[in-house]
Amino acid sequence: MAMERTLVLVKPDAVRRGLSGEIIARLEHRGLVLRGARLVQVDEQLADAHYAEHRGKDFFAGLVSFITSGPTLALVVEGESAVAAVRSTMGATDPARSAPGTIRGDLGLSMPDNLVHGSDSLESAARELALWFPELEDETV
Ligand code: IDP
Ligand code: MG
Repeated sequence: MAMERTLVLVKPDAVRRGLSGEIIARLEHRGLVLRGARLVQVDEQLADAHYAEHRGKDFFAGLVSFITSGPTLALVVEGESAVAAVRSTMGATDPARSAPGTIRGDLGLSMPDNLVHGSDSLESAARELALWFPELEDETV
């Protein structure tokens, strides 16, 4: 077990629906701690960089248009095994197939508007945190 930092995004659908507090509460109740927060109007450049691994896929244009459709709440989340803990708290990518008890399984039913993003590995977390919170780059966990 190791202390980790990961990036969580409360996506525009969740901010629009007033679910930011609910999502933060679920993470905090799990024992995860907020180390940074910022409301960001994502532009195409940040959307493209963040979702670089999905360039060329059929849903990419829709994904970029969704993530730039309104403010996104970006969070630095810290805790023991935070990467995996966030991912299991979020649930599977497709909310229609996410388990009840998870954020996506309880609060959503469609894609790409699946409420949250969580980095999928420590390497992704480092890359994504540098994109969204460049001022934290020199800090160690
Ligand atoms: P993840 O967010 O669970 O890591 P990824 O496969 O990395 O899932 O996909 C990134 C995001 O792209 C998803 O969270 C969702 O918003 C969107 N997405 C993924 N697959 C599809 C799809 O088949 N149709 C529409 N949107 C999708
Ligand atoms: Mg992903």
